[in-house]
Amino acid sequence: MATKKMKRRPLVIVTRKLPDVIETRLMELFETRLNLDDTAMSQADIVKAVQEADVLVPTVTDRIDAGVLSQAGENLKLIASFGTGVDHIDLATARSRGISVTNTPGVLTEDTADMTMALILAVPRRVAEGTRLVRSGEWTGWSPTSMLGHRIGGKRLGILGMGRIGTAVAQRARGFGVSIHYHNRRRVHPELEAELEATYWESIDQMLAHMDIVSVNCPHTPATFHLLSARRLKLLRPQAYLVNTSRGEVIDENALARALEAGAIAGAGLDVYEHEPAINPKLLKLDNVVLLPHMGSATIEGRIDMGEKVIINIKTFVDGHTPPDRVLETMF
Ligand code: 8YV
Repeated sequence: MATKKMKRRPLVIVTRKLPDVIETRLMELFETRLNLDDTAMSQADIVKAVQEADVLVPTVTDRIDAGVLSQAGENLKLIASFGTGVDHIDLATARSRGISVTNTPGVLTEDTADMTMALILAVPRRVAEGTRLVRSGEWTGWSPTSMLGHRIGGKRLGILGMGRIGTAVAQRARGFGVSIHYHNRRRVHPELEAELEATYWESIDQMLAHMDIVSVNCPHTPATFHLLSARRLKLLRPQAYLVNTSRGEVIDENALARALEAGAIAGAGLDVYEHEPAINPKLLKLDNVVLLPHMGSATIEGRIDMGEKVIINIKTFVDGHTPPDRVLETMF
């Protein structure tokens, strides 16, 4: 849907600190209000922002819910989110109020897949535990039976969500001699399946029960909330590892913490949490869990690419055209 070209320089409000080059370009192109000290905005600050802005540039840390959107000013026509996931934005309410939403897909695929692979390697090979041991000063030297983990090659990796990131994870994992299995709403193209020598499982339950490593790579939507429920986590084998670089809400985190504590699964690598930035205290106590601070896409190059996408989306929109990364509810 093309929009009318805006006559004046639009007011763009950015909720968090972005890379310098991106902020400078935004200032050159638009009437831009930046958040230089990077303090996360309160809900009241966000409401103030949507009342004034023509364009809001939020991130995953801002909750743009129906309550916020119902107070948006007449001028707010675009939410150009800095990030790929859009689960922090109430898309239905935005649509009903004539507000377009864009995101930044594609540019963080490879970085997030790299971090997923890092966790897939780190947990079975006990990388974080090894670092802790050395730093503790308690390492007494090499021994044939110390710090034994599990081999990666020859294992079965089950990918939940075979979109861009899931596919990039599969391509990397193949280089480590891992066999690829996946569950997705739709089966992927036969050519891609053949290239990855991937096995499609229509049933998540059945796939979970047969995997050595499970990687969560689907977005968080109402349909994927607690997709890995307490019941499904029980299907995992005791030697299985679970990795999540997508969204914490896809896993019932309490149930996962209980399973790890009880030794019902072998370990987990988590970059995202159900109630970020809060972390379940049980997880903090466990040695077989690698915990990262939502840094899957955190590269300087990636952040600049994301910012450039935001700028293209805003510029296209204010020039009266459909922005390239327009998000529609029907995509999820
Ligand atoms: C981003 C992410 O850092 O893009 C996403 O969906 O989860 C992250 O990798 C974050 O969203 C930036 O807003």
